[in-house]
This record gives sequence, structure tokens and C-alpha cells, in this order.
Amino acid sequence: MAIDVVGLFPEAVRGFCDCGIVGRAQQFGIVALRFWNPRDFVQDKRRTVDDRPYGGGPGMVLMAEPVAQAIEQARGDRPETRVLYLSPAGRVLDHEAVMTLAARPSLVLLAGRYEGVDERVIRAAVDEEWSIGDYVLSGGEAAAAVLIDAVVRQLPGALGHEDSAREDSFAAGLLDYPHYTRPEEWRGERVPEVLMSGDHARIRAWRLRESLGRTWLRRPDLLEGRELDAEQTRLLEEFKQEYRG
Ligand code: 9D3
Repeated sequence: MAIDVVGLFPEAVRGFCDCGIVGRAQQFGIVALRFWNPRDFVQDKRRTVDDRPYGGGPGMVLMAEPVAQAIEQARGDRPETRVLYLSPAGRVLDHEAVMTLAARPSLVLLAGRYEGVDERVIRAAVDEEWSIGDYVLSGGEAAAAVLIDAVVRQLPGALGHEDSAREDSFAAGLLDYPHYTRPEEWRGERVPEVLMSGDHARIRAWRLRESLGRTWLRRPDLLEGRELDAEQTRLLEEFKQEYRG
């Protein structure tokens, strides 16, 4: 997959993407990232890319022409490539959207700064607008990094064997169960006995019960409209009994 990022702080996105799973995916040729700075498309001595908003008000607006030129260069000779603008006014990204985006051969991401980008370049050059949630960021770079991370880890071969196995978890769509590692006792608190038992069937059932219980407590919205099988129903009932007791 090819992902081109257009924005004023390419080093921020690149730094993040050179780490961990996304960094390894780049080394393996699973994803090719390129960066395009609108500042490189202006001629004046100060390399101006922003100006005051028509109509007045606070802040600055990214100018249409440098952004349009950066997008055109990023897109190159690929008319089918969609341009995604990271914007607080976009549709909120979720797992399903990530899977859809991961199925595309290429993406151009536009990260804004200041109050946003001149509306005319959005109309002319942007195909989709995506938000990463209802809170205010200082610009689109952090959102672009989030989108890239979520998409790239879905590409075939991006995850190591252990990570992939964990992804096809029996508890997909539920919150994770609690994790423990050495030492066996830390500041007076012991690891749950079941995890030391070596009884894999009991461990699996305990983890599934914890996943169901945590999801019920913290994210009941994830359980709505979801069919639990007989075992899951029994385990969640057990959790509720213990929680109420
Ligand atoms: C006062 C109106 N603000 C809009 C809610 C202005 C404004 C806030 C933050 C304009 C731009 C930004 C910068 N944010 C992003 O570029 C952004 C973002 C976000 O702030 N939250 C969630 N997702 C995203 S994607 C891009």
C-alpha cells in the first residue's frame, strides 16, 4: 500500500511511523510512505502558507494553492487514489472504516493546521473527511499518524506471528482481559491463582469471563446488538453474580 501524507509537519508523522509495527511494515515493503510539505510549493522568501480568514475572527487559514499543489504532486499519475482530509468535522473513524481503508491500494492524507484549510481546496481536491474523535487536536498530523497505524497493522504480513494470533482472538469486539507478568507477588498483590494453574481450559474461560465482564461494565454499547453464545452468556452471568456480591 502507498500512503502519501500532505502537511506542514511531516517529521512528526514520519517519526511516529518509523517505530514499531509501522516501521517494520515499511522495511518489509508492506507500506510505502511519502511526505509532501505545502511549504515546498511556495516561492516567496518567507515561504508563506497561511493567511488571515476572510470575514475576520481568530487564527489563520492554510492557503489553497500550496495545499492543492502538494496534493497534486502526492497523487501523481493515480486518478483513482482518494484524498482523505483529517478534520474535526469528518466522520469518526472506527474499526469498520479502518478495514475499508486498508483494502485500498493507495491513500493521500491531508493534515491541516491552524483553523483549517481554505474550503475551495477541500471542494476541489478532497474526497473524504475523517475525524479520530470528539476532542480538539492542534492539527491533523496526530490524526494522520493514528489512521496510518490502525490501517497498516491490518495489512497482510504487518503483524508478527504472535500479534496476528492475538488478533483472531476468541474475544474479538470485546475489551481485553487483564494481563500479569513476573513477579508472582508485587507489593502484596498476587497474580490470580487460575493463571498459575497451568489448566488451559480454566484460563481461557477466566479470560473470556473477564473480557465479557469488563465490556459489560465499561462499554455496554459494545454488547448491544451482539449475540452471545451459551458459554459467553453463562460466563457473563457468573461475572455479574460476583460483581453484585
Ligand atoms: C473552534 C473550532 N475548532 C473546530 C472544532 C477549530 C479547530 C480545532 C482543531 C480547527 C482545527 C483543529 C485541528 N484538528 C484537526 O486537524 C483534526 C482533528 C481534531 O481536532 N479532533 C479529532 N480528529 C481530528 S482529525 C484532524
